[in-house]
Formats: sequence, structure tokens, C-alpha cells
Amino acid sequence: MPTTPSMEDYIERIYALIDEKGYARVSDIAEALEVHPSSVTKMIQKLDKGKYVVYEKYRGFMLTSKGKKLGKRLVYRHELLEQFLTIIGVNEENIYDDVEGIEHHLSWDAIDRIGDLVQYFEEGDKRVEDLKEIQQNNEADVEEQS
Ligand SMILES: [Mn+2]
Repeated sequence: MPTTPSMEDYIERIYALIDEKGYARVSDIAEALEVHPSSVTKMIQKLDKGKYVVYEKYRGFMLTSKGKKLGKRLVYRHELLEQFLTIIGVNEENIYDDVEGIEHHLSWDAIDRIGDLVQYFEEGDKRVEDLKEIQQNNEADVEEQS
């Protein structure tokens, strides 16, 4: 069963919650994703069918090893894209929503290549400065034209 963007959002959030607090309750997920608890329950059933989560008496539900593996990649993908947008100078206030908007629509190939690019910029301050210089020149051009 291929995952949908919505399933990915849930698995990503559940992984992050378990990482943070040791568990993920329906109410925590509903709050984090700003959805109704009944939607969470529905999705949990779907994720259970896909073998991403498993219900455990008393502990609520947990991620299976398949769910954990995917969750880890999804959290990594989100963080990498935030890092990428930060490095290229995107306004901080746009970053979260931009990442939420693009993360489900890139191939893992594209994610890995962006990872290379982030590494490229991290390995040399001069590279970031050169990019900033281009951006400043472009901004100056725009101001001249207006
Ligand atoms: Mn995300």
C-alpha cells in the first residue's frame, strides 16, 4: 500500500511525539495536526492495516519497526528541507509552511540531491556568502527597475 501525504503527516508526527515524550496519544496527535480526534482514530485504523502502527493494551498505539523506519525518514526529510530553505535565505516565517507544502511531493532522489547541496553549503562559508552576494545583486536590480 503506497502512503498518501496525509498518512505521511501522521507517521511523521507520531514518530516525533514518541521521540519527544515516549508515547503518542490520539489527543496529542489531534492537537498537533489540528484535526478532530475521530479523524485520528480513522487514520490509526488505516495505518494499522498498513502495518505502520500496532495497538498495545494500556500503552495505546506504537509504531511497528516499519512505521519507525519510515517515521525516521520523514522527520529527517522535514528537517533537511527546513535546513535547505534556511540556507538559501527563505524568510523564517515562510519556512514551516513551505516545507509542509513540498515535502510530500519530492522523490527520495530529489531529497538526497538536496542533502548533497546542503552539505555543499555547509562545507564552505564562502559558498553561502557567494549566494548571498547574488541575492543582494538581484534585489538591487529589482529595486532599480521599480
Ligand atoms: Mn512535515
